[in-house]
Amino acid sequence: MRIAEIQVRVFTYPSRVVRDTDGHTHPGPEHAARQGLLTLRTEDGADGYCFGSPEALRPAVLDAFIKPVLVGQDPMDRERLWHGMARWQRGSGGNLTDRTLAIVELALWDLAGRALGVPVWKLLGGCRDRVPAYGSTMCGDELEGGLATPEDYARFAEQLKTRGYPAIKLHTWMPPVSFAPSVAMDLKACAAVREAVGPDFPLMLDANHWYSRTEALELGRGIQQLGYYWYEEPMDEHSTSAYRWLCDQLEIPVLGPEMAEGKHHTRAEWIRAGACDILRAGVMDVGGIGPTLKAAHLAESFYMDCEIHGGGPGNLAVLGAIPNGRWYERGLLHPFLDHDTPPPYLHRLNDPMDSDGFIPMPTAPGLGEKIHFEYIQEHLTSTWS
Ligand code: LLH
Ligand code: MG
Repeated sequence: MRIAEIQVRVFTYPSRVVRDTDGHTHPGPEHAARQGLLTLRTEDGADGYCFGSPEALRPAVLDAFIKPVLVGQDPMDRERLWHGMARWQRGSGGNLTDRTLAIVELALWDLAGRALGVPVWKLLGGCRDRVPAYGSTMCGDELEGGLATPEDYARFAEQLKTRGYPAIKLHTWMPPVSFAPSVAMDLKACAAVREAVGPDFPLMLDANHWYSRTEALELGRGIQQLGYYWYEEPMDEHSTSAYRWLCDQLEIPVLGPEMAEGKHHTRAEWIRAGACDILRAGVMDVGGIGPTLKAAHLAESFYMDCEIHGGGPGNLAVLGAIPNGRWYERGLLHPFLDHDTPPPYLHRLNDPMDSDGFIPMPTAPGLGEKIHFEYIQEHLTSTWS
């Protein structure tokens, strides 16, 4: 089996999600959003797919760094191909990102699963056929009836609990929200949500990512008193020492790193430094399923959990193959948005959740996505290969 063709299709679909000036997502007016679909095809017609941003899959990146490594090669040699692509990163002038690496690597896993007739989570070493989800809110906003006040968060948390979520994570207010960042407001929202869901319900906080050490400590002590389960990314993650300082002073588990570059290598350094109590990795942050699995196995060696960042079929597959990731991150959720209807380019949700709050592992081969190819064809704006 040899890879013969690498193709990207770009299409539009209606979306009500917009980004603010700091890149956080919020509800907004309906508009045509762009999405890319990468296809890897072998000379005997086996296919692997992964959705990704058209920018991450632009022709110059594929031509310079991906095609020279993949074309003519056996797609089952994922580890060798991943290292071949990853080595290009240093000399790529920043053009070959971990995100691109991840999208290509996920398509390789999808191809292998489809060709063998096996779901990827089984291929990785099946561990469980369902995983509980936590409801992960969008960042706070200033929309009336949205996530603008502590009471809004409390009301939404009640709705999420009724929907069946067995745990909830708050993203609170971050710039450019006019009153953010504010430790006092974050604590009010956390207290209101605790009051709404009761004392035993698992809650987590992912607050402003640029607090100072002292602000992060004050907020951590506050949510520790409120019985929160983990504390995530209150500071920029480039200072491992600052996280160690925080960890040393808090009893609540500190979780990280989520965004720090450096793949599984950085995760190893955080464990060694004592900068986290629970490890963090996600397929789109560390360059794919392979490095995420390495991080999770590394955490297991130290009797640590590794909580997986973000949803989607790649992260779900990893959770199906490890014992030490407690929850699937389902979201980002907002009272104005519906997360239980698939986007029009999929025939079914990738992460349907039952009334007990579990996401079943897919049974279809590969990553298990039911791609609506006709929709994509009808809404195509460009194609390159
Ligand atoms: O800043 C944001 O918009 C969120 O924190 C986002 O990055 C989200 O993916 C996250 O951190 N989840 O855990
Ligand atoms: Mg996070």
